[in-house]
Amino acid sequence: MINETFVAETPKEAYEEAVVKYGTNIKLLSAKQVKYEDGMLRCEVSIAVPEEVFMEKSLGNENEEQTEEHALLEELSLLKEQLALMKEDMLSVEDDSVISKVKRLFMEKGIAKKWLDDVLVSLLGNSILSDAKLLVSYILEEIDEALEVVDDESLDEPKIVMLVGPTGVGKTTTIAKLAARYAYMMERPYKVAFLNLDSYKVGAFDQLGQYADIMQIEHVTVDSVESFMRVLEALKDYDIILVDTAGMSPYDTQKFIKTVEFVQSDMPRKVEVNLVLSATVKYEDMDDIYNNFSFLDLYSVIISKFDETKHLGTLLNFMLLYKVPMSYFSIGQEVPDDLLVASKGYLLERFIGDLDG
Ligand SMILES: Nc1nc2c(ncn2[C@@H]2O[C@H](COP(=O)(O)OP(=O)(O)OP(=O)(O)O)[C@@H](O)[C@H]2O)c(=O)[nH]1
Ligand SMILES: [Mg+2]
Repeated sequence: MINETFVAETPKEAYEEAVVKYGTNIKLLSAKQVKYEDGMLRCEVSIAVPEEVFMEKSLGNENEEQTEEHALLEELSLLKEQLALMKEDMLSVEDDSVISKVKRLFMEKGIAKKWLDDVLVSLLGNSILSDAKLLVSYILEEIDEALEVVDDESLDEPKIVMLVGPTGVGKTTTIAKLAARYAYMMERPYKVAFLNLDSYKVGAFDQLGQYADIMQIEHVTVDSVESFMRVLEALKDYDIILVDTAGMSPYDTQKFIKTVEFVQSDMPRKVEVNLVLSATVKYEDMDDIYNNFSFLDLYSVIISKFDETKHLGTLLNFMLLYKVPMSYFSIGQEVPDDLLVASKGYLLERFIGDLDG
């Protein structure tokens, strides 16, 4: 037999509880009135239960507890599902709510649904969600915060700046603009040299050489990693060495492999690799460009051809997703004038112009 004590206001109630729990096959051992710490009088009824009954009922209870827990978990997961559905509803572009309208506006301009959803979900329950103007400015602020720029143009240490990118995006033109900027347009003139890796275009017009002649800038062409290293050593007194490369389609693995050799980490001097990306880049091409060029451990993105498009959402989306800092914007063909130091303000202003238009 196993003993157990039940407590209630009257002995009858305590005994009844015991019966409810174990049935009538129990034996009354004792009943007494006890004054508890809270000053109340309560009755303690002790009973003895046959072991098999005790086991059966206790296990039964445990099962009951388990079932209860199970039911609770099920209810919880149902609630979670409902919540997810509510979120989905809230973020759905089908209806006419403020959220949907604002979301549609940004999506139409090229911002990814996933990025927008993440921002919107963080606002669940916030009154901003019911005011279109506030919501638009909130999203713009989030974009502003997510964007990164390189704002350090100082040349305290000599730099090797390589430009890579798809064919015809404006690498060589941008190099010429950068050369003029550093050689003649900063608070002090820097010693600038050109290094041309653009040796794949055999017999091609030497565009960089022409700029070098006009600006009277040192200009060397190299065709192997060994000569690259030799030339870098010879040019070690220069403040900035601008390295031009051949345009590469993101699918041209051969050229990538060749270029990677020049920027490997065991090189004696670190090469800053900057991806030149056209503002007119197509959404479908973004991933391919990034995935391939990021092999080169990108330092920054230089955005070219700002003047050729009014729609900057796709580009902005690229910057939001890949989080590479921007360093310069090329806004036209004119050397050296059409170059700006990257600024979030400029990019956002242009984007807002497009949102309004
Ligand atoms: N509208 C506009 N044209 C530009 C800009 N930057 C470069 N270009 C023009 O784009 C064309 C190609 O420029 P390049 O500098 O030769 O481009 P690249 O990337 O060196 O080309 P490859 O070496 O052949 O890969 C030239 O006609 C440039 O004048 C820009 O910001 N805006
Ligand atoms: Mg070029």
